[in-house]
Amino acid sequence: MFDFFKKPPPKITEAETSTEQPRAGLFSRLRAKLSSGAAALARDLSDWLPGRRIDADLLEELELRLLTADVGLPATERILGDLRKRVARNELADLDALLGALRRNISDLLRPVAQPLIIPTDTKPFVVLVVGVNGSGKTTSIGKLAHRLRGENKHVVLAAGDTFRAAAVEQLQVWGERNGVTVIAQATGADPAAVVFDAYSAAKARGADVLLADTAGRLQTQTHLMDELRKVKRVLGRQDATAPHEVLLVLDASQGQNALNQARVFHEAVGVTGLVLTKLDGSAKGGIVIAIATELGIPLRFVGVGESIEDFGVFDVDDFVDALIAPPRVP
Ligand SMILES: Nc1nc2c(ncn2[C@@H]2O[C@H](COP(=O)(O)OP(=O)(O)O)[C@@H](O)[C@H]2O)c(=O)[nH]1
Ligand SMILES: [Mg+2]
Repeated sequence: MFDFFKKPPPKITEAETSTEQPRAGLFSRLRAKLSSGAAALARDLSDWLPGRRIDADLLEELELRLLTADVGLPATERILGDLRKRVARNELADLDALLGALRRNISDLLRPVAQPLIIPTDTKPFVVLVVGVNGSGKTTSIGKLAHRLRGENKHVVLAAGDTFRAAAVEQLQVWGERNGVTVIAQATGADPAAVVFDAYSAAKARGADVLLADTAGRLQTQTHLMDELRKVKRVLGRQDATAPHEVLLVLDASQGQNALNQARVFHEAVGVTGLVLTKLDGSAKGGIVIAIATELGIPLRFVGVGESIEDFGVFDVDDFVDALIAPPRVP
């Protein structure tokens, strides 16, 4: 069994359900958080770059920085491969040129997965099945997403499909109340497939636009969890052969390479169509986004950069690269 199934259940915090107004942009806040972290790229490359010659030693050091920042081997090799070629061709004369090339390489790896979730108006309800290990941020992300969709005037219904823990249902109900959104729930221990089935019927009857279904992240075994998720999918398919329309996997970025392992397990079991990467603020690295993009290629729909409701948004490549590596200063 993977150790990620053993995390303790999280507590509901004030910050989680706070509805205070957005502060500065999502990614500039992320930059501030990444920069204050102990690790990684964002703690300005300018710290060590100025005065350095662009040579093999420097590239090796950069390689190590990328690996330490959770970028992973495949992506790091692709980035460095290109930089080495350019340095050999004398194309990178100064540090700004090197940083520019680094930023471009990272953007090229991220661009293909930066695909926002598009909810068609002719699919009602559009069903989003939210999966992921315990504590990854599923319920919180559902709350934040519900808030976001309400802001777009969408009628949202939530399904409390994590029937494993009593606190899970309550946590979803708190989010539902804050957002003025109906939560369909049953008692703890109920069959999650039955809860989601009921929630679909309720959403359909109410003419809801979107059904967001929460699920458990931990059961006795991984096999048991995957079987349960497959059952939920099957049951949804009986009501609408095209449902679920999105299987959204929530990954905790601070888990680093373990998040990649989780993604592989879930993808194989239930076919993931989109990702939410939470706790980018907590990882203080951010490179895991590049690893996931390169190694999985699954559309990255949203990122979470904190516990409160505004710390959530659509993944934007340029903003993210700016957060990771400050753009070169214009003289
Ligand atoms: N710092 C930070 N915390 C988050 C983020 N998303 C969720 N959390 C916290 O992670 C904990 C677990 O979240 P929860 O939604 O209950 O996870 P679940 O078990 O997958 O449903 C809670 O304390 C959340 O407030 C995020 O983007 N940043
Ligand atoms: Mg939960």
